[in-house]
Amino acid sequence: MTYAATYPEHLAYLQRGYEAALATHGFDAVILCSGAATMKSRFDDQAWPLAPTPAYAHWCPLPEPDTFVVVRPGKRPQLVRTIVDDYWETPAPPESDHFWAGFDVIEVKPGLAGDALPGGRVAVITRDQGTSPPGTVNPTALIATLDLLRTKKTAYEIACLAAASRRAAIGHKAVAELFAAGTPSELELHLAYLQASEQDDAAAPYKNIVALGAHSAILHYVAYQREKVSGDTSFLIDAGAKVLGYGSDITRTYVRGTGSGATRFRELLQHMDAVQKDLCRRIRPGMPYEDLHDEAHRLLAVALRELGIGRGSAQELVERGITRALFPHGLGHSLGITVHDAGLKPRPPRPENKFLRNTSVIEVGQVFTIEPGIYVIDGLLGPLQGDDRRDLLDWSAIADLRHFGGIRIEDNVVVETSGIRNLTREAFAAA
Ligand SMILES: [Mn+2]
Repeated sequence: MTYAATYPEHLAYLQRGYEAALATHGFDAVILCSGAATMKSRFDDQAWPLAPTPAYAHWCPLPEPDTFVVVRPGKRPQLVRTIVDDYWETPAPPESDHFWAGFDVIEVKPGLAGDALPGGRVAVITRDQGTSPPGTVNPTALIATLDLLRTKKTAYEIACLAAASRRAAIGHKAVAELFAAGTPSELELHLAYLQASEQDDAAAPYKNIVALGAHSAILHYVAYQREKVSGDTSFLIDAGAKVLGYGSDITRTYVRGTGSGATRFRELLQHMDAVQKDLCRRIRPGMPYEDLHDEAHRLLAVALRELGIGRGSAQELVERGITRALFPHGLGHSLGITVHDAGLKPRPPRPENKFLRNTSVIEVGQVFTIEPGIYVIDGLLGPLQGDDRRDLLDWSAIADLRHFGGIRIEDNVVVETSGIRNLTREAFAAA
């Protein structure tokens, strides 16, 4: 099994990285808390599914509340588990058993975790406010170092992310067929994706974005409608899957129909797919990610001109804000334990790229998304129509496309020495 083969080196990498971080920031030990069960409301007895503290999940794929990883220099890591005597509930078993042998496992009763925890200068990393083991809670500088450590993936993590892409690709293929063959509703597509990718909604890395037609222009659309949609329309699905705490984040867009709007949208979709692949091919270590984001705007502008949607020069379409009204989000973000993982944003982006979440210099071992998009968002296009930029777009083409909403194509890639490994495209090829 891949996980058992690669996990020991992953733990060794973490031990080295943590020992250096503890020395730098002046701590003798660090306690990583999985997190406490969080109640949905004080008037109810239901808890949210546990989303463990990322630093904890980096070491351990056991999503149990009140569990602690204790890291000290020169010692094996401890896994302190709180065992609750409870006949109402039981946590789901872990998906794989490869990790137990990496820890000294200590079982304690509720409230007794403190006795099993280290003394000295202790840092505590927790997602929770309030109660936590004794120590310095969430020291900012240490957290920044630990976030950075997560940006370079080990072979074990890449195996988890590749499996997460494969699981998602099975779901994506199933719903693409459903959309092409019938008239499913958004809710049916959402549920079919979960079933095919064998996930409960609450266990997915994020809420599936499932949008038909104009809804796909709403960037985070999760208001799944029950109405079946017939006739010419588009379908945008942004959905991932989790494996051992690691999530994929994948978007595909499809179109159905032969009318003039559908035909125009299909041409645009083909161009956007070519733009996305072109961006993936350009990735090299040493390149600032923000340059790639800027390149996405140039390539989008060229596509708009070729399709007759944009009317100025490609340079004008970029410099006068046309491409930014059509493609208002960032090209991508770090990926791993959390969907928008921290650590690849050492500085804010330039003001015109304000939603860009990755401003790092690209390095071998980083995993991030490449997700160019184009949308008819009236709130962003309105101002262009109202000023001297109105002649830079063909507004009848925009009117044709409005019914189809938007396009996003998103892959998860690992940076290698001479380019990338595209986890998503290889997963679709295998599915
Ligand atoms: Mn994404």
